[in-house]
Amino acid sequence: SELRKQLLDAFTNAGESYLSGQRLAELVGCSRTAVWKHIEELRKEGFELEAVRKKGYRIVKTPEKLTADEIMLGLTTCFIGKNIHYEESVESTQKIAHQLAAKNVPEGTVVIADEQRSGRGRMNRNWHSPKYTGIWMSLILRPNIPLSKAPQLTLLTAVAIVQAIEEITGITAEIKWPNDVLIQGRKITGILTELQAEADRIHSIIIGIGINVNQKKEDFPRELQEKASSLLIEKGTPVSRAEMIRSIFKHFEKLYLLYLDKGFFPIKLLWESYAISIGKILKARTLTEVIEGKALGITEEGVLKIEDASGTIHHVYSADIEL
Ligand code: BTX
Repeated sequence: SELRKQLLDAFTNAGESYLSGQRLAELVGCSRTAVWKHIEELRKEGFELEAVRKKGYRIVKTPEKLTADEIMLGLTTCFIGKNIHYEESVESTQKIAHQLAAKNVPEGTVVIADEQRSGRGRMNRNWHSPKYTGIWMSLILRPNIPLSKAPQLTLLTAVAIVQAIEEITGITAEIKWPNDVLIQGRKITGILTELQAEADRIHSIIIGIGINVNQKKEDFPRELQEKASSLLIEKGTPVSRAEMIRSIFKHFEKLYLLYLDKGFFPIKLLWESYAISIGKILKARTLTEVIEGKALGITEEGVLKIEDASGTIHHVYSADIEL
């Protein structure tokens, strides 16, 4: 509810300091009894609130399972993540986001789940999404851009994630075109961009983001153990999923507004500064062929340019890259 949001905002602004029942009632504009009732509800959800006589309350611990409330606590964006649709367990957050997008929910609405029973990658591949350990979410956007530019948003998302990882863990991740975020060569993140469109008009773009946060090596299926990694494995300590999500929202919103204002060019520069594949010899496996050559860079559209041994330049729109 609105009151709940205001209450969490008040705790966010107070930081480590205590807020008295009276002060909270004033801040959110309700009775002290109403404040007390909401505080009891937060406790039931797994928030730990410390209450000190004559000082008031403060939040000392947030729940294990993600809640929209915990994410809202400290969120600084204007529209990205302002409307959170949270589920404990779903088949795929993409599916729910598609349904919501068709209902014209506000731009920036996000679907987040603690577990996906059949998370999807590209080309119908699976995305392993075990409970409580990762970030599985889908973001709904409605940019006024032509269809051909939609892939740019995948690249923009990868930049936002790299920046968020850097902010929260201090680790510098790398991007492998088009949609992998890697640390030490292992996959931490996958991004899946899907569209709802008519003719050349985009109705909505749904960006699926999967981030391995607190998995241990043995939590991954055997076939992924060498290819995948998590922030916990790389950093050595657990990472707060809520904090990571807020940071992604913040960086994403900043980049997205920049993109809408100035176009793809500034995003492209940032993307290139994090990309590992550019300048290297690689193999691009598309649906129909395998192109081997030197990655020259990406075009204004976000398309990968590869020069093969004969000097021919190929434009690759979608592929798996082997370095
Ligand atoms: P992708 O096709 O680039 O990568 C899928 C491949 O990655 C799989 O075939 C497998 O080898 C590997 N893989 C599977 N699970 C993991 C994992 N947890 N960590 C690392 N590697 C893995 C990438 O597709 C796009 C993934 C998007 C996932 C998000 S989660 C929220 C949203 N909902 C949904 O169903 N998908 C998106």
